[in-house]
Amino acid sequence: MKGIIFTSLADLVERDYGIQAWQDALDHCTPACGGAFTAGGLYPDEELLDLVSYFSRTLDLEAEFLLRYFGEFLFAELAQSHEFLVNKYNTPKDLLLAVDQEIHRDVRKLYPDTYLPSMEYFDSGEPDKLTIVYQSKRKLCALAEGLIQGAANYYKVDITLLHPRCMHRGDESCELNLQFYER
Ligand code: MNH
Ligand code: ZN
Repeated sequence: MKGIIFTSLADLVERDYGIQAWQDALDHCTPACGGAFTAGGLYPDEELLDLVSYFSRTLDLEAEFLLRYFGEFLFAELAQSHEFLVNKYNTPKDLLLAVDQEIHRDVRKLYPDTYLPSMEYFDSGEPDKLTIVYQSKRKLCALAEGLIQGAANYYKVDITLLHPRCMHRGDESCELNLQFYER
């Protein structure tokens, strides 16, 4: 998992719970790098999942809730550090439709060693609806939900999101049905 994901998690924990909370998590999870994650580095997926499980236990919050909350924050950080990747889209729907074939394609050019999810789209043509089919060996669909919410926040648009099919319930992939509402 790219280091930018870990450095963003550190930013969120330090913002909401203070730097000692992040240090306590590192002391408990003991990542191989000792916590010296660099944005461009590559680290075992398990180390992210260990940190999420640690916070789930210590904060008594479901891991899915934490991943969703982190995804929302992560999008804002990714959009800020990769403004050039997002500034050509005017709506959350346009941006989300571009993630797989444009944004993540450019991410692969920037960071050739990344493993990115696959996303397919089903667009009924109704401007306020979009279905995304997410698939990844990491099964981070809760993070995807948060990133989608973060994209909606970025454009100040409200969304509803249904998740009728899910890899965590035995399905091949996750189906995310989105509806967008102008504020
Ligand atoms: Mn995206 C992982 C970049 C927007 C879904 N994304 C990653 C990683 C990078 C990244 C880097 C880490 C890859 C790795 O660890 O190997 N993503 C971006 C950038 C933007 C972005 C620069 C926009 C700016 N990503 C989005 C949006 C979604 C999304 C919007 C919404 C579905 N990305 C993901 C998911 C992962 C991910 C989910 C976690 C990896 C996985 O699921 O396998
Ligand atoms: Zn799912």
